[in-house]
Amino acid sequence: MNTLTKPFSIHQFDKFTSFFRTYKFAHLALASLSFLIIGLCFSACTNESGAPLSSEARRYKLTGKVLNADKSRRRVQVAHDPISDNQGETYMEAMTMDFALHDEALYEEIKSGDEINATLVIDKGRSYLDEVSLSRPMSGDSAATATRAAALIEPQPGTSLPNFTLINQDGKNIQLADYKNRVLLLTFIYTRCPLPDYCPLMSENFAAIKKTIAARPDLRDRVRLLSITFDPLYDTPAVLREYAARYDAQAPTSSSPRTWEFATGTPAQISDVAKLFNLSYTPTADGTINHSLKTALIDEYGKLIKLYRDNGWTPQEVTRDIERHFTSNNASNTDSNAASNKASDSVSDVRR
Ligand SMILES: [Cu+2]
Repeated sequence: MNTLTKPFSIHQFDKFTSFFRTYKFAHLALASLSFLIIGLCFSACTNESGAPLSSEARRYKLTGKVLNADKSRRRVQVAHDPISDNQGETYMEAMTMDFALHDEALYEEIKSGDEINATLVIDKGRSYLDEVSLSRPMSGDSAATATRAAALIEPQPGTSLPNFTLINQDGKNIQLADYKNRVLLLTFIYTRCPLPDYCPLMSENFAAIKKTIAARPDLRDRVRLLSITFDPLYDTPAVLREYAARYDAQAPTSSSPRTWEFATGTPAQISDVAKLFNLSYTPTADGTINHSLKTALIDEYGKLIKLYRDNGWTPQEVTRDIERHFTSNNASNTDSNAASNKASDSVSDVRR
């Protein structure tokens, strides 16, 4: 049973709408792409309305633009791209068609102009769109305002971060200061996150970066990763250990130190750290958490190098930024780094 995926029922739609309000802020960074994601994973997998699908039911990926949404007729008009079957053969040319939505509550949300991404289900003469996600283009002005607003409350590169204390996957206290003399890449997750392109993607990215670092003698001992849960009551050290194993962040051996740690803490500790990076997270009644995404690259002295918002960043981008940091550091202050490394070598390795 895969705990990372969870179908959403129509009954959860109310929660979803508040989820979008939160996500509007979470995705302000995407404003630069002039799109605001307003919907994710509308799925009616557990919606019992309608007969069950037959064995002949077919599913196709559909993308396009909503031209009209008619709530009273229960139809949306979509100018869709060509639709291909699983073998990549064209099933339907690009055209404008009316579709029913499996999730009836969506008729309230969908608007003409929305970009739509859905699964077209066709079964014995009936068809509908399921697993709908929508993105809504923003006007240039509101996109710029949104970007400015998000930038104002986030720490800027060069900001010295205060020390903070958390509890790692082994139940030990850890502090930001423990990472002194190493570059730290830090992100926030919760282990029960059901959205594949949110926390699970952060962890997949971290796993990829960890792998890159492990294979690079020039980076191996100079970079550490830390995933902090914002669901501390559920994500205990034991849960984090199990989660770490899922992403191949194994316990250290004598030949490979633990380069990727996981941290939890008291709710107050977590909220303090989240505030530093302007991470928002709001638990909902069903146990999921509406949250933004923040990933921070922090230098050897606890200063922010770069803050990555949302989920648009890639492991390659981060690796390049790390390399660039070391290159410019080596060029500009080789002497002071060497002196400082020497001075604190004795303390920095105590914990590992
Ligand atoms: Cu998540």
